[in-house]
Amino acid sequence: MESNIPNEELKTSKLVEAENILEEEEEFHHLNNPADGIKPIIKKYLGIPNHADQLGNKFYFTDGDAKVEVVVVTDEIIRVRLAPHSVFLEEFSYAVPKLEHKAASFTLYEDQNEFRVATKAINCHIRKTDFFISFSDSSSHVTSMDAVPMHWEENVQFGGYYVFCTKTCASGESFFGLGDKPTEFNLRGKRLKNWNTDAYSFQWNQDPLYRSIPFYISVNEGIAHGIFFDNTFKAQFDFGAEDPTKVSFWADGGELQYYYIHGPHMMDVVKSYHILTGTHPMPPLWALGYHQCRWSYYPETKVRKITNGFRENKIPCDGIYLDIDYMDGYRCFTWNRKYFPDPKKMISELAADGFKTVVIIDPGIRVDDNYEVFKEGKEKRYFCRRSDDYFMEGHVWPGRCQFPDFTNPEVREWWGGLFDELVQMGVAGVWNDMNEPAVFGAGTFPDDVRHQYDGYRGSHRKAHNVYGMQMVRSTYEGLRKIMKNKRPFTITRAGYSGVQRFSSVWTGDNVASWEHLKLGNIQCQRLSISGISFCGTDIGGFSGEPDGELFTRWIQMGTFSPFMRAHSAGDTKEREPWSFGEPFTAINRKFIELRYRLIPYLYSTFWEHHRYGFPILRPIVMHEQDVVLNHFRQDEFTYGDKILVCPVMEPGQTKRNVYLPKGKWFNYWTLEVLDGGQEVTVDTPLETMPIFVKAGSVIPEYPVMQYVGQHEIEEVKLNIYFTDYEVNSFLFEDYGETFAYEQDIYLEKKFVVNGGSRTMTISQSMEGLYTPRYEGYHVNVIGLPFKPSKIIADGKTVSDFTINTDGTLEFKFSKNFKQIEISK
Ligand code: MIG
Repeated sequence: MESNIPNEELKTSKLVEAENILEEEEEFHHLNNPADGIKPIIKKYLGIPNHADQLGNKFYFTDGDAKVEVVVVTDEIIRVRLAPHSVFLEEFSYAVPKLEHKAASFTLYEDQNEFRVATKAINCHIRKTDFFISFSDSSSHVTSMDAVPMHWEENVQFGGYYVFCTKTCASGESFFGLGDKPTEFNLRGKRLKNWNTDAYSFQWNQDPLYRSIPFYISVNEGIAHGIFFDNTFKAQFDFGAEDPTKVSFWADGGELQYYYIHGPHMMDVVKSYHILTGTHPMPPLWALGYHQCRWSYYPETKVRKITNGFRENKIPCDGIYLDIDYMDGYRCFTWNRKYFPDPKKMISELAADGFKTVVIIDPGIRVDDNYEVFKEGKEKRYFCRRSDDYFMEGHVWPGRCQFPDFTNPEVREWWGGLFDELVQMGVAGVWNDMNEPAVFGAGTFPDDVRHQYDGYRGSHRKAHNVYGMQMVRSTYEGLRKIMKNKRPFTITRAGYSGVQRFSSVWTGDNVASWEHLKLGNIQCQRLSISGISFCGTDIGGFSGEPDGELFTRWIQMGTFSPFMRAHSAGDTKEREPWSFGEPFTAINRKFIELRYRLIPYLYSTFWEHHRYGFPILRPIVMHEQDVVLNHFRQDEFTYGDKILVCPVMEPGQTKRNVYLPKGKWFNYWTLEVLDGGQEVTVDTPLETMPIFVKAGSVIPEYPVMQYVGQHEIEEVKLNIYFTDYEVNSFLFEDYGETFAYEQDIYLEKKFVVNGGSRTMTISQSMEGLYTPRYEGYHVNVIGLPFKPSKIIADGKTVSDFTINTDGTLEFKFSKNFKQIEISK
């Protein structure tokens, strides 16, 4: 096309010149307009580094005025901090409770071009000519590099600085992470903001939403690294949106402080991010079941009608929720006695029927001198105040409210103690809502509200994004104390990096639409690689009306959300799994039963998350990041590392394409074996959804129960999928409701499966101090390429076995077997 233009050369150079000017202007655009606040007056860039110092694992570089600190955290993690006039803030982070110093060796090198801090795995380069900071791996491959030196602008109104970091962005670079952003999975080309926001009926591309997770993963030329910008202020990320050659992040205050986290695999980055910010504690086993919620189920008779509905319809369910209407005038920690005359009795009856009661608690406390919680909070000066000492007041559900300062440890302790009565009544879990914090009309608190911030004082500008996290922390820690050795269940709407140490999360007020089903799929995958594995959407959509098909497709996807809860707004039609009649009820039941059968698998995957830092949901790009096409696949994911799921997200869809990563996969429904590394077409009648199991997997199954622990488990089923290359699987078992696992009371079983044209072997080894109460396994071998005639288990012949018409082989054996050999 361009070759038709005369004077091509001249034009081109002019164009380039014009583009350069434009680029420069654009670059200044965000630098000059960093914030919604007052225009800053002073802008400064790092000068020329003239000096380097070492203090243990900390290295300091200065241009004579500003100072940069480089901390070696582990062999793969280096932290960078900037102090404009050489004075660093005291070390404190809600996200990183304790900074590990785990690197074995590190060295500072200097030559005429640069300073270089080297660990075993990575290098941090500080260029002498301009203070550009870059990172490279042990084979000198540069993975991240400044495009301009770190810079800042003075904030005359609040003090401190607006801080900026701009790095180069390669043409094929992709970006992932940032928590719950409702947009395409690959963030390339987007600019996004972190500022916790109540976003009722949010839309595709709406930003920001409820949570702030300033962590992203870059994949370029098949190599991944992560950046965790641990800054709680309003922050922005630009992934080549303004300028395709640059990626920037900046904040309205705080320190320019970020962690460079090396891969080379995305999985390595996520695991390291978990080392910094922590993982979810093990949930009570029941919390992995199905939860039913609505705004609101009341009075008591209605609650009973719903729970009875589950038992009558034989649809398993463990959690029943009470939304704001259970309270007396929306006053936290009170009950509306007209609707719930004897909550303790109701909760214990529900418990006898296998239901755990979860209640909502919001942060707004009604200004009312006859209300104990308000009186005490007022007396003890626990509520947030404005800069001139007036109380922070705002309207929420209870009317005029004040708000506890959850960044004050004393307030957290007090608040945590308020759950005592609810726990004595039998409440098993707490749901924290509106903790962005949300305020009617104003949206949230004004900037000048002061927070104690664990002794590191700050305005709401600094505390806003952590307020919700500190609220649910207070809730979780309080419950943990009161419930002693029992695991509490908590769920929160707002959060900041590290919130996973205290709570599960749901994606907020979504909409009953096919678009939101797609969005929810992406959001859960994104949350999972951003530290928050225990997540789910409002199944069915919070606002609006799903039809039976949409609801069923959502239940199907939700079966594979680590947290599975249906929820709906109060002005919508009934929304229980049986509300849409047949064939929907039967399909919903089938999938919720599948959820329950897979509980030991999910629980083991949860352990892998908790203990080893693996995310529960793993997007395709995480399996094969070197294939660029995979950077744009956002429909299918694996649940743990053995089960691949692809939700059906279009109405009336009868088939769809699914990409299978390399290796061999079994179609869960038909048992057909397929080669990975390709897209396959799968039938998608309403009764099924594409599910594939990796060859060689051992998938443990519990018998279907109406709720977790309904009866003693007599045997565990092991579904073993044939493989002709060695594959390992895990099974984690423990009491399921205590913290004994922290004292190493658990059992970790490892299965190794391998096979050939005439034999297949399964071996089991175990570690740990826990003994499950069931005696045996019900072994179900799938996909044997030969007709089995001999089974030898631990030297003994198993003569009692069945070969089913579909070719599967079934037999029973002791749970303690070491080796089973099946042969032709
Ligand atoms: O202003 O408690 O996202 O799940 O049902 C609405 C009522 C407050 C918003 C939550 C939603 C909950 C609702 N809440």
